[in-house]
Amino acid sequence: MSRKRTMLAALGGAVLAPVLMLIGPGIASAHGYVSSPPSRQAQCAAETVSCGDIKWEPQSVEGPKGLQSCSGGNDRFADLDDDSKGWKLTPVSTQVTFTWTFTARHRTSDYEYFIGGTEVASFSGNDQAPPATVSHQVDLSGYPGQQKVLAVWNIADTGDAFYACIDLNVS
Ligand SMILES: [Cu+2]
Repeated sequence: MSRKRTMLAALGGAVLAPVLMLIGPGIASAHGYVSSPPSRQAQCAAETVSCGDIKWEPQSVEGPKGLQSCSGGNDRFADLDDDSKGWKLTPVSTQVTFTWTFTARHRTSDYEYFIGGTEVASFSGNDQAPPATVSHQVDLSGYPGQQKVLAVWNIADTGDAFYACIDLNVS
C-alpha cells in the first residue's frame, strides 16, 4: 500500500467508526411499545418482517403528542407506516388485551387506542410511572375483520407520546 492510500484508509476508519457507533443499536435509550399482540415494531424486532433501524429499538417510536402515525413521524422508522409490508395479522376475539412493555417508565397521562382515526378506548395513567408491563382490555366488537389499531402512550413528563400499530383480524 502506498503511504497516501494507507493514510486514506486510516482517515476513512476514523470518520466511519463514530458514525457506525451512532447508528448502531447502542444508541437506543429506552421507552416502550406494545409487545402483545405483536405490534409492527415488535414484528420488526422479532424479524417476522424485515425492517430497518426500528428492529434494534422497538421501544423508540417517539413523537409529538396528537399524531395518527405508526412511525410517530420518524423518517428513520418509515417502514412502520407501510401497510403493504406483509405485517402478520394476529387473530383475536372481540375482547382484546393489549400489553405494553416499558424499558423506561415515564409518568403517564393516558393510553389511547384508535382505529381509522376514531378513538375506541382510553385509559388513565394517573400521572404515575407504570410497572414494567401494563395491559388493557379493549372491546373491538364494533370492528370485525382486518383492523389496524394505533396505540398511543401519552407520557406526562414531556410533550411526547409513543406510538405502536397492531394489525389484527377480529372475529
Ligand atoms: Cu423514554
